[in-house]
Amino acid sequence: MSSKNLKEIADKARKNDFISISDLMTGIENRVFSRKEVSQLIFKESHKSLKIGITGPPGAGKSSLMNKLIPIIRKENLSVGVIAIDPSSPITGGSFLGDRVRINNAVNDDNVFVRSMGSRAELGGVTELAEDFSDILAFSGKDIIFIETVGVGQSEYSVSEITDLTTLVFVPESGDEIQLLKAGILELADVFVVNKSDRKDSNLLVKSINNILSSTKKDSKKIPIFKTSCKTDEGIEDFSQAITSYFKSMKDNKDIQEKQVLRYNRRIKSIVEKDILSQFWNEERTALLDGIDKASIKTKSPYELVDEIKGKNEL
Ligand SMILES: Nc1nc2c(ncn2[C@@H]2O[C@H](COP(=O)(O)OP(=O)(O)OP(=O)(O)O)[C@@H](O)[C@H]2O)c(=O)[nH]1
Ligand SMILES: [Mg+2]
Repeated sequence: MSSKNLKEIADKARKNDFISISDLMTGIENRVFSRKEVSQLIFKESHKSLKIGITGPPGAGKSSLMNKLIPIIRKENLSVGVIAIDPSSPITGGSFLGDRVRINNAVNDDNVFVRSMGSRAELGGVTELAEDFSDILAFSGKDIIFIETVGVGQSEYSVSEITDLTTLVFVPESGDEIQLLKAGILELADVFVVNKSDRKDSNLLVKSINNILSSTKKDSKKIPIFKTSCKTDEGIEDFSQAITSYFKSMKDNKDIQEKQVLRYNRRIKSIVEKDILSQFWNEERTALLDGIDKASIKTKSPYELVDEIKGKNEL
């Protein structure tokens, strides 16, 4: 697609045209459009949304929660975007997407846009793509944007890097799992949710999260813990209200502003790194790397080879 085409698509996406929003995303995903081109068209107009990471163990009810939140948020006349990162890999097969994204409360609503994306690329690549998608949703005028990822481990870090708020969702049975989590992961959370609280022991889990939080060094800032159930609707209204009030007070929220500056910095670094790397790995250097054989891995230290490779067209 030509760049004139891209501009037309972006103009329509700005007006919340469903197909054009999808086209922008797919265009970036399939490298039909360059990130740079798209960013130049949309970036300045993609700052009004609140981006929320919803992360937690598989099956904790992350999608079900969003499905419950959407109609309540919509009643406040706010629009919603959802990016669900699908953890299924070609190796394990994974579950079918339609099964996983239980977001059917949004059918036929122009002000809700749900998009799934695979996580087959390396972790960094997925996060970057999710960030681009979330910018596109922001550009299309979505007020609140959820990014769902399955954690436990690395993905909490990456989703917290691209969002304004990180929500960690657990279930009553997560007690042991939480004890094993590194403190750093829990410290990423701005909000905790104990979902499936229709099951027993949810109070116990709330207590242990509280204990862990008070024993970590995190400042005295109060981290909210919501007890929710998608079955009985307990706590859903409170959780939703917290989200909308974060949205409404975003401009005065220093934590969110700081995160946005950090995010911008990180993006700059990542773009520079990519640029420099792609300049470095020219054809000649790549050929040298590809030419490594069984003999050279034993006779040449990696540093020696790096010097040799660098010698080709010194940067
Ligand atoms: N009892 C009970 N079941 C729930 C609740 N919330 C979700 N479920 C069920 O838990 C299962 C998983 O829900 P999902 O919303 O798909 O969970 P998820 O965290 O998005 O799952 P993945 O995206 O696959 O990691 C479904 O069968 C839901 O119906 C709840 O509050 N109580
Ligand atoms: Mg899900």
